[in-house]
Amino acid sequence: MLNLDMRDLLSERYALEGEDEFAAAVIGGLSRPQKTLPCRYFYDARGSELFEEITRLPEYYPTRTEAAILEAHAGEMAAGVPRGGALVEFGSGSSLKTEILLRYLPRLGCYVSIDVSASALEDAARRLTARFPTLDVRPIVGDFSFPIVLPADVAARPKTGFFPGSTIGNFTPAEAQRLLRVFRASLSPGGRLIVGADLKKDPRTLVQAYDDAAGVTAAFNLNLLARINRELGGSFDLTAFHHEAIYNPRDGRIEMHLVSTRPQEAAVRGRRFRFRQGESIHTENSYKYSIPQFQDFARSAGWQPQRVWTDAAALFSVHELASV
Ligand code: SAH
Ligand code: AVI
Repeated sequence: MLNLDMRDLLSERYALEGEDEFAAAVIGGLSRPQKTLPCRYFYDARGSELFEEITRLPEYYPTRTEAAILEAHAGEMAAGVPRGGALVEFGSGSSLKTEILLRYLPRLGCYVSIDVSASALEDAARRLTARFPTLDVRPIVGDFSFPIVLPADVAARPKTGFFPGSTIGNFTPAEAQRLLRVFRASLSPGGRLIVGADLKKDPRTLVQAYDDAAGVTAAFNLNLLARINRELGGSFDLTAFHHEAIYNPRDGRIEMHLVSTRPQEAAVRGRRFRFRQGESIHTENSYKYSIPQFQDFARSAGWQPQRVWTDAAALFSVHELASV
């Protein structure tokens, strides 16, 4: 539950899905021949905590690699943010990487953090306000895949988008292209976007990053079924599904699945779904791009690629895009 102060802070709420949309998405996904569940539902309070644990795992290289790229180049990235401008972050989560940029932005007009996870926004806003007492933090609970109507005083400022974490990889190329167009509209006129994209690499490294030895990613994946049980009165037996991460070379993506270990049935809101032994629910894609592939892709969504920063081992890339 949000406390009163945070209710004031979280004054803007857009396109936030309720229980009925969650139920419709789950029932729709489980009714397909290849059962699916949308990955944005991973992030309830427990899911956000588990994601934070993932970011600290030795196998999960993206977070520490991207943070190191930001540490090395934050000054250059921040130089393009005009005095009094707004920094708008899509899927801000804990906003830990944002802090690296904020240290170089003492004259920022405001920081808008957008996330579906109210708990993550709340914790991050509290921490940022303590660490940067003069910063105007504007958390928005909402789904960034819908156009965000920014408060008028924010909309009037020059805007820089920040989309780290390779969250863009969790969308199919067609969805990601649409998303980049939506961001361009939200950041217009003349917006700029700093976006992180995980790079293609050997499949072994990729699979280990999504199937860690400590089982945290497995717990993150299974938490989706726990959430369905809790919020939609589902009857999933969590001990009868196991986590699987595979690299799909044709589509250049990691896929996460929950695989049924035996023939079984589960109910959601009175609808029964049958599972064969070995049948999976596809819960997440995480696309990996090459740098030219990502730049072409950005161009096709109306963005002009500017600088790109990467690490010495070419594990991860951070792109600067300008609106054309
Ligand atoms: N930017 C952070 C967090 C990445 S995890 C980082 O780089 O570490 C992805 C974040 O995006 C989560 O906090 C999740 O709650 C949020 N998210 C996922 N899908 C979303 C959507 N459709 N709309 C808004 N937030 C979303
Ligand atoms: C948020 N997103 C970019 C993460 C990823 O790497 O695709 C989510 C994640 N799923 C499993 N581990 C991390």
